[in-house]
Amino acid sequence: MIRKLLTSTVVAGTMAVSGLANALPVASNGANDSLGTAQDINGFFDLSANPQVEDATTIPHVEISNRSGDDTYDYYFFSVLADNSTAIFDIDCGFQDLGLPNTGCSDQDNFFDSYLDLYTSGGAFITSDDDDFSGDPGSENTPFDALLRTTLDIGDYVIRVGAFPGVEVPDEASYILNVSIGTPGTTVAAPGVVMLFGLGLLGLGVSRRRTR
Ligand SMILES: [Ca+2]
Ligand SMILES: [Ca+2]
Ligand SMILES: [Ca+2]
Ligand SMILES: [Ca+2]
Repeated sequence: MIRKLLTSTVVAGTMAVSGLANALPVASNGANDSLGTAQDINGFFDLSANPQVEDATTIPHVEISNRSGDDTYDYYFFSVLADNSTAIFDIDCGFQDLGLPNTGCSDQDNFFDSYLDLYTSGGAFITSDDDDFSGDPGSENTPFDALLRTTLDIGDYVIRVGAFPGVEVPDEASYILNVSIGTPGTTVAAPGVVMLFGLGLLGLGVSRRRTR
């Protein structure tokens, strides 16, 4: 686990400068059925435009797709690199009727009532969500797609996709999970610039005092 943590941190550390091209979704790998085998999504975050994702071009995000549930949970592992980071876990295209397609979803019958649980990588429960009534793009026509918003400090975490009321993803259910981690406007190496600017002002103040 220590080696995994170090590798993940290095990979995720580059995410703020990764490409802006449209990213392909990460496919659920079929072996992510437990906390110990959680699928590592670090290294796939970017700022590509995505109509299903709020603040997509300012908060690093990754789109995960499972086209065929198999009566297991889906666990995804990720690292947070800054305290007080915005964290959004947004299920899209989980529950929709034929004829009422949501943004970015194929027109299909799919009645997956998703349920999200967030844990530390050590398995301590943090929070969960079942339904959401905000009508976010990708879930406009249903409240049954889970959407979890929180803030997280530096550390390793796992988000689990299941079905209401906290059971496994049913056979052949499909969903998209958009994970966004970061803080708008501070993800592109801004702290160093701010610090230098602050030191510059400090120096200005010192020199002014000397000239008086
Ligand atoms: Ca969405
Ligand atoms: Ca699974
Ligand atoms: Ca949604
Ligand atoms: Ca739900």
